[in-house]
Amino acid sequence: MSGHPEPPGGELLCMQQAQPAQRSTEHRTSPEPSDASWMQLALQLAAHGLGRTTPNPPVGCVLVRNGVAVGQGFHARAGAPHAEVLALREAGLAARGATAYVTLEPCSHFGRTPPCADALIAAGVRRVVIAALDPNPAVAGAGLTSLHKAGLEVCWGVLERDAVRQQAGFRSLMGRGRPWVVYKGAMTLDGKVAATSGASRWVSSGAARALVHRWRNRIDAVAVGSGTVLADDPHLGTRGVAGGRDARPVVFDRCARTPLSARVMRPGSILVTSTASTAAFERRGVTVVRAADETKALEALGQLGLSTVLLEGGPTLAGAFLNADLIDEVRMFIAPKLLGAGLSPLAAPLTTSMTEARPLQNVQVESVGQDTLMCGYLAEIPRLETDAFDAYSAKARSCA
Ligand code: AOF
Ligand code: ZN
Repeated sequence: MSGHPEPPGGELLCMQQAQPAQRSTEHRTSPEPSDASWMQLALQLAAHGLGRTTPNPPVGCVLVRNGVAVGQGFHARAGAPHAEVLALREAGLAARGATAYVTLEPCSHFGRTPPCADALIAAGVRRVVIAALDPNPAVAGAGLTSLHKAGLEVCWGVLERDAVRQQAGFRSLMGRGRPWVVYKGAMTLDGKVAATSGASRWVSSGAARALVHRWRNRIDAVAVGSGTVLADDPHLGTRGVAGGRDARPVVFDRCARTPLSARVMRPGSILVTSTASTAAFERRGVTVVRAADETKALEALGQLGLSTVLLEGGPTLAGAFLNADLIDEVRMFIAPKLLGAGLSPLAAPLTTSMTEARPLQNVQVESVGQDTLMCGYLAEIPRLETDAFDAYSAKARSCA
């Protein structure tokens, strides 16, 4: 992607190892009772940017004066104004003396846009409440420091966990140079994703499938293997979501056996392969990524600026990802149906004993139509642990 301020990968790792700038950790004030609900609104605003801002994070900002929201904004795409700037524009003179609620530490650097910390100071904002610190080494604590030095009250760590989760893709790109991978599956109560015939339409209910379309609308890429393309010819687009847009389809296809006529092979799609003869795909506007394995492929997707991937592939691809420890988050629908025989979700000869099973963390269970959705994490969301960042994070938790 053009105009990367901090491209993921090698360059970034060098920046991470640089000594953090001298920053004080003293300037923190306590939260106020209404802080969490205003931050909730800022997070809702930020969510509008999900799937649209990469390689930048989704960020939301609310300016509040005398208990009234006088300005709101969210970052819509890389290169567009930051959330704080839009909220300040809407507030105008009402920003003077206001409190700013921001889901990410206001930036202090000149990237594609000037520093938000300076803009908040110039507008006369009195207090700044931050959910999460910015892992970008160009900011990481420096935005907060410049606000404090200018005499603003600063509080951070309010709804930090929600913000960090919302920013998982950005943090993954910054910290690991690869996208955050969400594995999505749908299985019967007896753990089958397809019948012995190979048919998988439909395991889950219409309500569950509608929810998946809402996820696709908020994620950068949707990945499947060539087996799924050959069996189902999926489109992988976003349907039935007002204002929705398609995530970028990615087909993992080592031997390039996907037919050009497949619905997923459209301009902007990505073909991950190790085959040399891909000219016909390229003529169609498909981006070809040559990668020896899934790990290298994800690095290449990170270089393309993709920060989040919804892995919707069949058992072979999902099993390969699990084996290579590339699944970060799991969202599994369980349908109240029995097949007796059929395909398991993950074709990975990973474990031989129950003690080797991979436990999910932060598990959540909910009903979706007649199905049950179980979600959880296999990986920690990366945070870039520079010294300064650690110190601020520790304080942030006590502030919430
Ligand atoms: C904020 N508010 O709304 C966002 C921030 O190239 P730029 O100028 O867009 O800067 C991108 C970096 O700014 C990004 O990597 C992240 O550190 C921060 N994003 N900061 O104060 C925002 N989107
Ligand atoms: Zn900014």
